[in-house]
Amino acid sequence: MEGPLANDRQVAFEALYADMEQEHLYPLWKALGTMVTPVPRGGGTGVKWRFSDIRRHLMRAGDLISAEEAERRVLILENPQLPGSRGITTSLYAGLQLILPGEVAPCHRHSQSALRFVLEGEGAFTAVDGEKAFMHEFDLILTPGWQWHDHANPSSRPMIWLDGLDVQTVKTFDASFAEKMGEASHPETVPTGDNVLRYGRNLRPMRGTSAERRPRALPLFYYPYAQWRESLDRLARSDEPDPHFGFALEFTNPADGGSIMPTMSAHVRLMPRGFAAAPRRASDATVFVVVEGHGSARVGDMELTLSGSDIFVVPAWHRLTLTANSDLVLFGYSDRAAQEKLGLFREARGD
Ligand code: GTQ
Repeated sequence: MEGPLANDRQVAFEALYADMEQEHLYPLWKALGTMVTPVPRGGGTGVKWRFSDIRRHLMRAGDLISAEEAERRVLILENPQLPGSRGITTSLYAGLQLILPGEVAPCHRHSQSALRFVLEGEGAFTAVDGEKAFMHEFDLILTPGWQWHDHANPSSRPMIWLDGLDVQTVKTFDASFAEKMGEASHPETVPTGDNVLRYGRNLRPMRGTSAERRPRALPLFYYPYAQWRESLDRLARSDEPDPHFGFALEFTNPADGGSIMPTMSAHVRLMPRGFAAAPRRASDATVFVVVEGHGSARVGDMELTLSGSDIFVVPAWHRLTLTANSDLVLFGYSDRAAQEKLGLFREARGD
């Protein structure tokens, strides 16, 4: 339209919008394109953090604030394309937590589910509902939603791990609940390793007996490095690699064979030296830790070089192409578990 008519129409639109705004109404025709996008668009680009850079800041924080005073002494890895969100993806959180020798991070529980992937140190523990799991490098420890947890470091070295939580997922539903136990540590009510021997060996306590100790839906919380690394290693010696993943194993919940927790999935993969993975993209933005080796990741248009303990994020629907310059071992977690339940998950293999 042209001339005075178009102008009149424009004036009428502006008047309508101004009046509508008073009544909290907004025209969909101005918003639809950004609300219902043809493909995922909200997650920014690939980003990488070097462990040594984060560690430097974490140790400075360690001089200034105790774990007890902070409740959790953590540096949040905030995606620079999601400023203020405190998220590393639109649905997930990542942080690096430090506990110094002798410190305790006091007992609390919350509706958010958490995973811990150990990056440095040995001999600190997370206690889940009063059962300790002692940490070694690259162990995976879970604190599922609403289970009590405290962390402590009786060792003589700093202990650092990656926290992965579904904070932004829970926020979407405005379903956050949290409470403090009121004491630094949960009483030790269960011997160390109990969850693994009852639920982690293709066994479970006979139903209806008093030996059914942990929450039925989420009984296992300790997945030691020594076990998953051996599985990957032997797989790599006996199998052909998947063209997109190399050799990959997902951590599972023995209660139902599904994802480790309702909202988050986690896996490890090994790509042998010289392996060039075929490209793949998926609707679950994924946070990766380089456990061992070096290589490169092409994330959309961005090229990231990878080496030990780097942490990087691949936003939803960005094409990921990994290349291994030496045997490359990665840990990754994402919201795939939640997306599959909601019927949202998609992937595309190849270009
Ligand atoms: O260790 O319980 O990084 O509650 C953020 C929130 C860690 C924890 C985080 C938490 C924790």
